[in-house]
Amino acid sequence: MCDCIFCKIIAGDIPSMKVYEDDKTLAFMDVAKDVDGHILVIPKKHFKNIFDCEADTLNSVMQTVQTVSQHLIMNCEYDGVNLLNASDESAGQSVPHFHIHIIPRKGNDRINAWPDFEGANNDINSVYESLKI
Ligand code: DGP
Repeated sequence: MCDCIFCKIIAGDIPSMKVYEDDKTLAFMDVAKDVDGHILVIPKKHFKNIFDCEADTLNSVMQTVQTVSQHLIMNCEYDGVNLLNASDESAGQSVPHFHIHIIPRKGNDRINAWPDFEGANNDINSVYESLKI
């Protein structure tokens, strides 16, 4: 049996507060409750993260992210959203099942959903040369 906590949520073995569901994806409340309305969107098929997620599934996940985000704006009195993803433990991923966090935003909610980066260390041109495909 799969030991993945999100696979257990999909299977119904662990309860969740479902916001939206279709045949390929599920959106549900994040128990971390970092902000009001914190939602996770996951594929029903297990992938660890952005690196191994197949294109068709990625497409379905992003369509659900858009559906839920539009619902928040049109029906739930939010103004915008931040979309967050951590792929790999090095990036802070704690649950190894691909997921997108939706952080609903209001104009003056004072939420800091964008890290206070310390600034780049290297010249942008040399970094660009090292990473372009
Ligand atoms: P990340 O750190 O980006 O991998 O986010 C994982 C999120 O999953 C974190 O915000 C808390 C949430 N989470 C972990 N376990 C459960 C659970 O059992 N139920 C729900 N609804 N959320 C969970």
